[in-house]
Amino acid sequence: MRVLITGFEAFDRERVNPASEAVLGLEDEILGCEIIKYILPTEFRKSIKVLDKLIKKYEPEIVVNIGQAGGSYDIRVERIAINIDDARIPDNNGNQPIDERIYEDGENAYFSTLPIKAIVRDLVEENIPASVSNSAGTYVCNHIMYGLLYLRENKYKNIRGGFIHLPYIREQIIDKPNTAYMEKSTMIRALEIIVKSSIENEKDIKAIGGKIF
Ligand code: PCA
Repeated sequence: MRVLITGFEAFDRERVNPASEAVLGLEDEILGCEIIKYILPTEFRKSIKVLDKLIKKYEPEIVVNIGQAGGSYDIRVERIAINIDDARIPDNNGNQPIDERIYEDGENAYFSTLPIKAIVRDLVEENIPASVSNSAGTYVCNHIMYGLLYLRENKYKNIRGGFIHLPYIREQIIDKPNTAYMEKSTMIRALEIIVKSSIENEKDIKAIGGKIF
């Protein structure tokens, strides 16, 4: 079995992206599965094109895209991706789509096909703060999650996949007083748990995880 896990390039004047730092720190094999790691461009459209090529090349059973949610306090296991780009700032190539559909022929939204509740349970059991998130925003992270699930629906039916947002790592908050962060080593451990949980739980568990924001 093969698992594809991706991070993103640094963006918004940051020097690093915690997603990439954590992804590159992962082992090459987890529970006997090969782990393919890749850093995607933080760009609308191109990120999906690159992801499509990676899926074609490696034929993974599981795809997990990881990104930074600056200022968040815990690991956010995303439930849903919506068919809209609405960029607060330009991406790394200067694109700034506003209120544009990602795919004209796509659904309004797609749900993650990862076991999101099982992942949250397994993280919290190891004392890593985590919760289900009901919005991945409208920037490149929502875009890649939507792209992944659109490709799954239309091209790669057997894939299970979804998206996870990580907080800042410590070196990013030196000049941001009172901002939440998580140690890089904790994030690497978290990704290992996320991958294991995704391999082990083909179906999600039923557990309380709703919230308003
Ligand atoms: N986070 C951004 C895009 C890249 C990343 O790591 C987002 O949340 O959309």
